[in-house]
Amino acid sequence: MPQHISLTQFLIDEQRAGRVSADLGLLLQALAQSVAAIAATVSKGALAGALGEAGTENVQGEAQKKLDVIANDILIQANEWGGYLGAMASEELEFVCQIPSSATRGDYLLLFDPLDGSSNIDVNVTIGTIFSVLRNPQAKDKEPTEADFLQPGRDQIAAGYATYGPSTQLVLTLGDGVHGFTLDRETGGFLHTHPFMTVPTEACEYAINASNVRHWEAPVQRYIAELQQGRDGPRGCDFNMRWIASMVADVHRVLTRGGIFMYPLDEKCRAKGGKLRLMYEANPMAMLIEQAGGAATTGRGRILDIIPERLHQRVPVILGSRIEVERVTSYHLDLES
Ligand code: AHM
Ligand code: MG
Repeated sequence: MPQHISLTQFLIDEQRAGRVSADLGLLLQALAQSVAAIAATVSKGALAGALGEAGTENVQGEAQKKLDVIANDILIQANEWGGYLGAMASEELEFVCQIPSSATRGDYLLLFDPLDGSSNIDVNVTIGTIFSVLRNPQAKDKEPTEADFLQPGRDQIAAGYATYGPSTQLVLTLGDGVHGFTLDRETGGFLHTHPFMTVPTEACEYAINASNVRHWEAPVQRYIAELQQGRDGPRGCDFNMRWIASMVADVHRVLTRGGIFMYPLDEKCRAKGGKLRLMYEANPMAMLIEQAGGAATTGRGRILDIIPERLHQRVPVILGSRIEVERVTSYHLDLES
């Protein structure tokens, strides 16, 4: 069996190299523990009574699954007392989640989508957790407000996700490359199995919910139509399609073997600005993909440059292999020039 260093050793090495503060190290360790706890519940499924509807709705008006609520509670309970956070924000909560008065506040803000791919929970398909870390601009004696969270994605201190699939993987960036860790279920530790992950620059694979084809804008219809013409079309390659409908799983595949992931603007989601959430999904994934050598855009501009207006803002997302993302972007620019 190959030898891998632990997440703990990785973080201590990063701390010694001056890339991680002690408090950020604590935050990432607590996130890893939360991921291990969520993974344990996910893997028990019906045995833990974790499947099915919670009977409640979140701020987006979406029906919550029991696991959405369980994962949200695990993340809050693991992170609210450590003294390293000013506050938290979750896709599942309407307002900023404050640190209890019995604990002290710290230098970072944590944002998360506790359980991404909720529609896949009950069918036993890979789901995940996505997180983003920002600096807390507020003095420690003050409660951070929503405005303190509205920082562009390029200012993220760290970002990552976990996939609960055949194995549980934790993939993170601290702004110096992308690193993947695999959970050893027997010891409960994460091992550094995937150092410096990179997105191949080109790949003949795409991910999009093709049932929305009639709602897409012209540049997306043109791009996908060209891919579907295969070897005899303008791209000269038989493109393959995959759509898991869990962003974590689709992006993890793109990060591993290249390709493009798209949830573009369409007529169904235009009024909301897009389908995916900027602060909990688009920004952390865009940072990871850029750190791995890929690109991430709305079709009209770099995701990491968006100045957020709202905590629960939605945006179009197009990310993956640089050459493909640049081509889709150029089609959008053609339309608008
Ligand atoms: P969720 O966070 O409520 O699970 O919603 C986000 C998910 C993404 O993981 C995925 O890419 C997308 O929604 C799937 O959408 P669709 O149902 O249109 O395939
Ligand atoms: Mg999600």
